[in-house]
Amino acid sequence: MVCLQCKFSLSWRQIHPAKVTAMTDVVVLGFPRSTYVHIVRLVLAQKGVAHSFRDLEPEMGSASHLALHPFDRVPILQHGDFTLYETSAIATYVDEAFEGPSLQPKDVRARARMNQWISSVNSYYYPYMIYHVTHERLVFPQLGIASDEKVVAHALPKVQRALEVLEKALGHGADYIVGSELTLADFFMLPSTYAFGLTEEGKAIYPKYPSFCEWRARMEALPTVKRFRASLPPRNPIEHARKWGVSHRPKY
Ligand SMILES: N[C@@H](CCC(=O)N[C@@H](CS)C(=O)NCC(=O)O)C(=O)O
Repeated sequence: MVCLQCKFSLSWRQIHPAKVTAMTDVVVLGFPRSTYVHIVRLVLAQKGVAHSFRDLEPEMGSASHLALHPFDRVPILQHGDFTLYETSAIATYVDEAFEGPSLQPKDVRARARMNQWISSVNSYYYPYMIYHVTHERLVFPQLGIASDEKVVAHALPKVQRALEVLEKALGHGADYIVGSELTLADFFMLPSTYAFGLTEEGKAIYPKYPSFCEWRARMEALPTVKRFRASLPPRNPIEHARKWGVSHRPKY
């Protein structure tokens, strides 16, 4: 088969990788409560791409897990014979490989703004909201491990700063983070802010940020998000988190 644009001989799969296997063989691997797994599953849902979920909880850190993700994390996406890790790579792959509404602005500056938000979630929102506070307040106590107050105290000013920044940005008055269109930035922001909102600290400080609360309500009202929440199992303890105390729990 010859590609009409580049004139090279290519297999049908090389020319139209998604078209061959779309809707039939997309698998997300991870543990059910993972914030980053939720980003990927929400993006897939918004794109209308059916997928199955493989619960890696019993295998976390094992040779079979490390063969899929050499850095011992989740999520991992499998699409046919293609395996990919790192949420930013997965989210843009899903957006570009499948049909459905684009979640990346065409305008170069709006796309840069979206990427600025994605990077900010990875660097400033997830680490303090989830890795520090949510783990200490929800994940460890569910396993009978006491919260470390120093970790929470270190993170809270950073969480407040992050929320101030988001509140100011949402002052543009449009529905979504980058503007009037839903983008990947909204789906990156939602899971971290959702889980932090389950902590006492989140419940106490969220009302100080009204535009952010309106954005959350708008996101939770999306049919995709409602269906996704309804499909999730109960928030059972994350068993493999017992070993975080010796591997990568923050310490101050
Ligand atoms: N840079 C990674 C981060 C993924 C990440 O931190 N995932 C967490 C769950 S939300 C994880 O795998 N934790 C497992 C562990 O720490 O043992 C990405 O973007 O996918």
